[in-house]
Amino acid sequence: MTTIQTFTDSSEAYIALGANLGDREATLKEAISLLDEHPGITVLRCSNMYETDPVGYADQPDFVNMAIALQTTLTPEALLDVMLQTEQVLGRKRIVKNGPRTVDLDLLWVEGQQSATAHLALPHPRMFERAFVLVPLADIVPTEEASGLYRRVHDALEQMDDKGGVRFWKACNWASASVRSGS
Ligand code: PH2
Ligand code: MG
Ligand code: MG
Repeated sequence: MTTIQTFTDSSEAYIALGANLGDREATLKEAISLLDEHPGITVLRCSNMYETDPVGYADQPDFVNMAIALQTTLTPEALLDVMLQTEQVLGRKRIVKNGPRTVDLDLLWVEGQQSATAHLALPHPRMFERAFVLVPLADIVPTEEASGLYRRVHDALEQMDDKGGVRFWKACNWASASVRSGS
């Protein structure tokens, strides 16, 4: 019998979220709730929401982008599977590469984890090049983050020539996990 490892000790992870079809705010909040409802995932922090010009394939609606920090007992591969399932539940269809989507969830960073498989690259190989990822991320990475992520995010933002196209849209009022659980 082959056993596939699914659970690890708990680690912190960061996810980038984007949406540019339908009710973008409602879909992003629903994605956060679905992730938080998973027994192996607790959402810790949400960034503000930013409205962003589409990067790459330009002929599509503006995105709303944000980032979340979570605590998880899942392996990175298992977490990625949950993220892909969540995209499906929320009606994502992959029609045009980099094209419009109801929701896109990208795993950016998992504490202590590096990976370079075809299925999963950690840290996310393009995360430090994209203002629509870094600006939200800078809202939620604490200064004291042990692996130096805070410095890397802020250095990358400072060195970025063009931070345009990312506009504060609204604060994320998704209720925190502690409020939701009533404790
Ligand atoms: N995602 C892409 C391609 N382009 N542009 C913006 N502004 N926001 C995104 O989330 C985004 C994009 C591929 O995933
Ligand atoms: Mg993406
Ligand atoms: Mg994606």
